[in-house]
Amino acid sequence: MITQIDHIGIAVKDLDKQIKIYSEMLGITPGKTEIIEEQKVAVAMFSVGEIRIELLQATTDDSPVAKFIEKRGEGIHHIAYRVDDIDDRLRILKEKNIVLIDEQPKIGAEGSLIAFIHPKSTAGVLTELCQMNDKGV
Ligand code: CMX
Repeated sequence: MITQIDHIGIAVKDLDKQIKIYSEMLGITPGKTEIIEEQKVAVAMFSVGEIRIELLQATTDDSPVAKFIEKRGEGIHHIAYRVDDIDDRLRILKEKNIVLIDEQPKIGAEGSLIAFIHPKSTAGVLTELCQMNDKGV
């Protein structure tokens, strides 16, 4: 079951610069910047009510975020939905022939389990499923 929107990912060129701008704009400070090796990104999360804003900077030239910025410039990169059972949700989507980028979950920010759905299946919007870790983060 999808329980809520977990976060909205925004691709940025300069994470430190945007952390300052978003901190001032939102009047809150983000959690600690985290590097997610497997996804080739550095991320900073701002909690805005129940939803989070995730600023994403590429850590390598071949990062999906580097490619996205090269093609489209900075901007909204993906929407992530929180699920209670990511394996079950992936199985259902596969049965319905939705194009999955990840058939198996990977490790995302704060130890969450994540999997991406291809934007060509979801009206041009890169979509992430996200299951919180055992600590509820
Ligand atoms: N949102 C919408 N469309 C996107 C997109 C995005 N974020 N990234 C790429 N696309 C589009 C491209 O514009 C292209 O469209 P056209 O065919 O109309 O030109 C199409 O998808 C395919 O693009 P591509 O350049 O051929 O393929 P890429 O090698 O760029 O791969 C994608 C695209 C989505 C498969 C790849 O970015 C991916 O696997 N993403 C999932 C992982 C990820 O994004 N990780 C970073 C975030 C990690 C995190 O938040 O933890």
